[in-house]
Amino acid sequence: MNGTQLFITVLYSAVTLIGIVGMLAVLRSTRRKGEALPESTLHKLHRGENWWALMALVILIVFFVGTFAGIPWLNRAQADTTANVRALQFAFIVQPAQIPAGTVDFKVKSDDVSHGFGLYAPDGKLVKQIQVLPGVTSTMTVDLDTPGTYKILCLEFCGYNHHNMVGQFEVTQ
Ligand SMILES: [Cu+2]
Repeated sequence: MNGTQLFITVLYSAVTLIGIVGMLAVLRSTRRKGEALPESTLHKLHRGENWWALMALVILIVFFVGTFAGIPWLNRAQADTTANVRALQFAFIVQPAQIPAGTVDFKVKSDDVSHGFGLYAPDGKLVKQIQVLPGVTSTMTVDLDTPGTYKILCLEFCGYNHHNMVGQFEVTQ
């Protein structure tokens, strides 16, 4: 985890905590004394509210704990190859054009406008896609274990010839 990721994690945790405190404050504000309802009914309603709040909290905690380890940057694989990709109206240029099978780090830059970088396996299935913006290097790490011809299709409309914006590279054994 680098500095930016740590900052985002801490910030996200802080915002979540503020949200929980806010929720509890709302819950507390709804239980003023001296309502017109009989005490026994109020007591029942309060108990019901407490159960719902507890259930919501348990669900959030279960989802948080269950998904935290799955955040990609926590168990990011070490790449075997780095592939540099230039996206431009209307082509993708991949360097190198032959990549040995393994984990590949894609670094994608745009020469002109926003493009969508959609990586397709030799069987035609979409492997992964990222957004490419001018002036920014977009990165994507994927395991490419199956040799063959991979295609890159632009997934964001970028001009009159967008539908022909295709690139390709070979994954070798
Ligand atoms: Cu495009």
